[in-house]
Amino acid sequence: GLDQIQLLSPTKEDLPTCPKTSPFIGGPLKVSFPLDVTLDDIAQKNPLVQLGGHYQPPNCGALHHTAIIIPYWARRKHLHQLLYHLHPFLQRQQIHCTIYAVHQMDNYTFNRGKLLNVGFKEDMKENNWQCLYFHDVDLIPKDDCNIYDCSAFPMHASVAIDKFQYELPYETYFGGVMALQPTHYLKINGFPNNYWGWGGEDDDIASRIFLNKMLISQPPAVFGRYHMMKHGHDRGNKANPKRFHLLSKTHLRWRYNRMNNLLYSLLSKEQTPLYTNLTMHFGIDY
Ligand code: UD2
Ligand code: MN
Repeated sequence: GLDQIQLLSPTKEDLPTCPKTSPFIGGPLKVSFPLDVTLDDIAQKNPLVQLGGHYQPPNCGALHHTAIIIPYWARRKHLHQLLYHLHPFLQRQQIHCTIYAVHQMDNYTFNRGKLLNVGFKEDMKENNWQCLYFHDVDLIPKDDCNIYDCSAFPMHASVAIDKFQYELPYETYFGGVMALQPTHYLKINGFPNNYWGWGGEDDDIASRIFLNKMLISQPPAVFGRYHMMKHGHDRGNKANPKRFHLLSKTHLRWRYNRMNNLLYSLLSKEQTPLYTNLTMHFGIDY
């Protein structure tokens, strides 16, 4: 319950609140990939990041409290590159944050919706996060003005990905990086648990938002630029042939297929220097 939530960030009453616009943010970012960057290298470059991938600005009280939730399965290189870019990016924004990698430990097919649901549940036990960034492991923000806070409506942050020539592939497209306040998440009953394999769950989430009479907000396209690291389809994440059928039922099922009947067991929660790793085993809930 709420009384169990332990606040990781004691209100630093002695500190002034951070300015509305951080003095450290610049403009467009050159994204470059150092070869074989190790976690030790990244930790050394980010001495202010605390165990578990936790950060808060040392000299002012943060205005934003954001959990970054990364569904993750066997993409070590991508995770390292993302951490390499994301940690300094978040520090420049003076955000209080923790990076969580949510990891599936079984031989089932990949299930992004379920991983994100678990990420939400477990993260909210740790802190009273006000904003949740659900973040593909292979997307790197390309502009400092893409501020990782939330807005009045759920937000689609990755509106301009280089792989799609910096345009939305279709109008209601909601894949990649999305930001929700906890109240948004609860209103839509969380994310679907029943999309196994690649595809459809992002469209289902967008439908849930529209069915609940919310809109999807976007950063200006020049700020919402991302680089997608190259990859093929992963072995455990084959395109899900049932996705179109499932999508046709979202309006009937969103109330029932949700975070409350989410079956999983948390196998481990490990605080590594740059991120908190959540490993879980899934039950099958259809
Ligand atoms: C698109 C969406 C993504 C999701 C997916 C369909 C974009 C930018 N992204 O991604 O949000 O809706 O379609 O399911 O359009 N992952 C692993 N290991 C795996 C498989 C997946 O870590 O073996 C994670 C990882 O965070 C990855 C994400 O799941 O970025 C989405 O999978 P993808 O990148 O293979 O699929 P993609 O790029 O078509
Ligand atoms: Mn991808």
